[in-house]
Amino acid sequence: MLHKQYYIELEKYNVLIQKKNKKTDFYNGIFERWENPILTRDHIPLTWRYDLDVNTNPFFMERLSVNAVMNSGAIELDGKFYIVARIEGNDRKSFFGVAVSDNGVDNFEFFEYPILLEDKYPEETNVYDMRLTKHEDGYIYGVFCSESKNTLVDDLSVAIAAAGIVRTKDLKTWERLDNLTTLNSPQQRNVVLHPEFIDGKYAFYTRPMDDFINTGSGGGIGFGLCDDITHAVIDEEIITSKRKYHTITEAKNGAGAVPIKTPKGFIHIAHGVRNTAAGLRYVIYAFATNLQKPWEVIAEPSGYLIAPLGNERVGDVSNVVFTNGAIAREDGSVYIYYASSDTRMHVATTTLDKLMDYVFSTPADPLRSVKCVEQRYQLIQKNLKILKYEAGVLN
Ligand code: M1P
Repeated sequence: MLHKQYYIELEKYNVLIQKKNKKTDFYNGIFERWENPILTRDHIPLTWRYDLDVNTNPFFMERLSVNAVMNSGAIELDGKFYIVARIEGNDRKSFFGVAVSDNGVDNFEFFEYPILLEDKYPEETNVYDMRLTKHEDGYIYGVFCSESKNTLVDDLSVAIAAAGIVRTKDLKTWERLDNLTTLNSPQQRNVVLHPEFIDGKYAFYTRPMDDFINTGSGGGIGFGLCDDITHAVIDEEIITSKRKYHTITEAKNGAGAVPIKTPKGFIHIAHGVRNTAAGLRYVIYAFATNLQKPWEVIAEPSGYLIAPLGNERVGDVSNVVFTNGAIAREDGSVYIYYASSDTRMHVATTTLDKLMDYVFSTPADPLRSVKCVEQRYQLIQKNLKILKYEAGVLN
């Protein structure tokens, strides 16, 4: 016999995963927000958290609690929406779990087990933020942060971040490959594999960093090529989207979702970080790169695409939105998956046409207040003319 609380908790879980989502009335013409987070710690199956044996768990306590479900890779397979979520236990160690939904906005349900990675690096302590790339070589690759303690420094909070790589064909069996080596950058986080070969080579977006938290001399999102994905080595990184003074990327930026191919260029959805008296402020921004030279930025709208709003502002690490997964479907719809405040997962929906219009027609940041006001003046002048014309005051 099971504990009576099990049935109560199971009923709550079933209600949650069957709950329908709906769009909010938020409007900016660019994307839609949805009322409910798509994944929270309460979406984690009871079998992952409780010991159901009444003899060893007479009070029906959570034995392995989950703190947060956040930064998730995303991919469409056979018409279904798959998320590889970062799940953080109360022990602060993260791991990955696959959840699937028919419509991409609600009813996400986790597979029976989380992903058990091959234990290839004994010093690896934490793993997180997997990006999923459907590569033209036929594999689905997952690139994630593999974190270890920096044993050269006498400080328990100093770690080393590297990019781990796995591959699969079905999201069930995962083959672990060597971690990425970047010869000129001591640390890496937010690494994304480009979906196509470039000059016959595998191409990665990187984030050169001098240490675990600070990018230091790292100038922004990097780009590099490697010959062999099973022992990936990048000997040269060039900078694509640069960090810039007094912008949303001043402190750091990092690649997010796998670039979306459009007729005008690859659209990248990334994150930017700016420091404030209240701490780091993470937002999501977009830019486009050249189809033939995907490292060359050809459009970068001013400011952020998504910033935390309302309840999204508060969580384990407040004032953060972060993306590492988006799905662009053949019907032109686009699903941007993002986490708020390192706590729960949301979806924002748009279309490829709108995203292209946003990226290619939104003015770039002129980088100085006076120029920003000039930009706004031109817009107001144009609009006042239109309004007068509409009112019949102007011909
Ligand atoms: O806490 C916010 C984010 O911080 C890191 O991002 P970045 O490497 O750009 O600083 C990541 O650890 C990410 O997981 C986290 O959401």
